[in-house]
Amino acid sequence: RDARMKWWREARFGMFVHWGLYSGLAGTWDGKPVAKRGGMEWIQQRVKADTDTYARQAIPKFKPTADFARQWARIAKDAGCKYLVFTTKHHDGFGLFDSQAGDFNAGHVLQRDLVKEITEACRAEGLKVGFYHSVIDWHHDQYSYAESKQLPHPLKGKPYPNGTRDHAKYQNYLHQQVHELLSNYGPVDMLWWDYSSQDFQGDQAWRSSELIDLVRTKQPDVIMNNRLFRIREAGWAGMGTAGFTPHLDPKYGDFITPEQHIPATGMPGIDWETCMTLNTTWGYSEHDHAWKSDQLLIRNLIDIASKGGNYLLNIGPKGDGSVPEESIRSLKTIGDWMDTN
Ligand code: FUL
Repeated sequence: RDARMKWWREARFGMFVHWGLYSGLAGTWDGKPVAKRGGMEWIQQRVKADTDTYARQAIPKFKPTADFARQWARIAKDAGCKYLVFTTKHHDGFGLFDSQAGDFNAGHVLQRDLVKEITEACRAEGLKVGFYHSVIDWHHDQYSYAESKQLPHPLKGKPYPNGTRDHAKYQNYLHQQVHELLSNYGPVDMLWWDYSSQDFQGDQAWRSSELIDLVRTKQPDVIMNNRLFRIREAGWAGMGTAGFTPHLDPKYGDFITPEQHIPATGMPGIDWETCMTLNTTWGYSEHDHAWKSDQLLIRNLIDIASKGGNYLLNIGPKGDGSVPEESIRSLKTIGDWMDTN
């Protein structure tokens, strides 16, 4: 484990990218702003749209330029990031890759494999590559956590396609797609799973231990966060932390992921990575202007590094893959500061 964690422990700073169908919607639904703050990668959930309605509005607005990936990789490199983690599939279920398991993905919809484009662009800049992959899926019609209290699902209350949902079919789909991600893009450096809430017991919900075995068998050097398992199983996943003493059982992952905050006293003996937005949303929103100051970002970077963690700072590119000007400017300032320090 120490061997495979080495590059990550030295890296200190990475770039997170949330990008998918929601990016083109930009926090707007039916011509109206959905919210000024908060995760607009959740827009489908916020407006309670089923997949067909969502896809009909979002697909025409998701138009990646030819060289968006090279721009991301260059921005990350210039900012001083050593790795880039991006959404191969977010909760809306739309894959940026080309999959044989289904047709709700860029391969089928755009005739492009965006995971390949992004991975190659990162490699060209010498960046390590992490695949964010959502185990939650609002698209798959056999996904049975649709009725969960904690995570209302756009399919909630809708008639089940085949009389009754068969969650095993969703699990097979999930496993097949992970198999593809581990087979078609060369060596992967990291898998960033997302996520198991208290309602989703990992092995039961996703066959999580089997997924971990699949990764370890196919690519033993891949490092993983522990979000395939809920807090009770895996230790601390980064969400819902009040009164909880952080711990990490290595059986369930290599590092933990405090979200949008920096642990006050660090976490001795545990590898951790704080992920954070530049404004308040992960996926692009044209309504969110609450950008963090450059001073705060640099202070966070120092604070995290001095406590032994990593900083995974997020950009939310627009539907064409371009990065908001405010983000480019902040990252450039961080890069300049890194060069002189
Ligand atoms: C969360 C997700 O639900 C958010 O949309 C985002 O991806 C964040 C990093 O993880 O739990």
